[in-house]
Amino acid sequence: MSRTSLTRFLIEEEQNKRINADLRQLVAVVARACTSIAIAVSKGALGGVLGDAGTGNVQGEAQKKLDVISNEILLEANAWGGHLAACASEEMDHSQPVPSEYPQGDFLLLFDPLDGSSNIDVNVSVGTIFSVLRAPAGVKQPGDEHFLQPGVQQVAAGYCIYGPSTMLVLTVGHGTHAFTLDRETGAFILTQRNMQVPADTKEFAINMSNQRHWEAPMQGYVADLLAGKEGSRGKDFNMRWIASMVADVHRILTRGGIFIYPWDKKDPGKAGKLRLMYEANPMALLVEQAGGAATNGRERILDLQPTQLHQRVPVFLGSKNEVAQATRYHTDHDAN
Ligand code: P6P
Repeated sequence: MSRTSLTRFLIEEEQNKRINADLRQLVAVVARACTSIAIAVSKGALGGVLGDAGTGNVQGEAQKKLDVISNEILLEANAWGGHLAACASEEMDHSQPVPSEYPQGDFLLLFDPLDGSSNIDVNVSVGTIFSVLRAPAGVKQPGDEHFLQPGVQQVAAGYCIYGPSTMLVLTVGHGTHAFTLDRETGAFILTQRNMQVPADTKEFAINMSNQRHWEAPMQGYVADLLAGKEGSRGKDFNMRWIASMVADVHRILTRGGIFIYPWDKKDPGKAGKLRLMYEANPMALLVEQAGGAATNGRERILDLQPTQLHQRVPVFLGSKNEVAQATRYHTDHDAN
């Protein structure tokens, strides 16, 4: 059976007029950068890349050496190709236009270069998350404000998960597809076309240690999950929490489930832990393109109008009927 590489898949998408040549090149460049990151990550202790970089990011988080390395790999790979106007990253305070000595393209790229990096030192799967928006026409050197577009305006989104195998999961707006890295040839090979998230699930993913800090509808929803067969849900549930969003979302895209990182009152001024622009939005698009759903507990994530580049948002995503159920607990609570 002939294998479809990412290259061939992207050319076919261009031939079917679903993407143009620049977007095809952008996705190919990001995929190649992820291959370089996969090599760096897989070296582990042998590569001198574990541990803290000794610096902090705009989120106030200590940066791992691999956070900084991954960020540099993505910036360098995308600087000179002429397909991009600017980049924004979890690891950079502000967006960065492509260097003026290179041609400026029509797209904006946002990424979390290495999500879940606190797991690196304990050898748990981590990943790169990316989102692509259109650059505003006629704007030289776009700034942060030009990135503030709702998630529905993404033209592509994906992640690369560095696990037992390295996989790229991608949507260009026509389904969600999975590619597995063939380390011998360096090519990503299509291994699952049109991933589908089961509409119902018996598996939830949440950090239960925050339970006492959740708002009332969240407390009620999870209490009913834990009550199992004897409770109002009438079925038992299982729990998984890898604390690496890419790994938790990949499991959900593969076999269903609901992933929740809700608002909590530990830091009431923070809307949630996860970032809208380069975590929630790309994952929401991938999940919706696979027949799932994604809300902030009240509204569809992809409809949210961003106000800040690094803004945070509560995230409920996965099996559409379970996301609807969890969202209903919140909207019914608000209505009473
Ligand atoms: P907690 C990783 O730091 C991350 O941003 C996501 O990948 C993950 O889902 C979440 O935070 C884990 O958060 O509070 O359980 O450590």
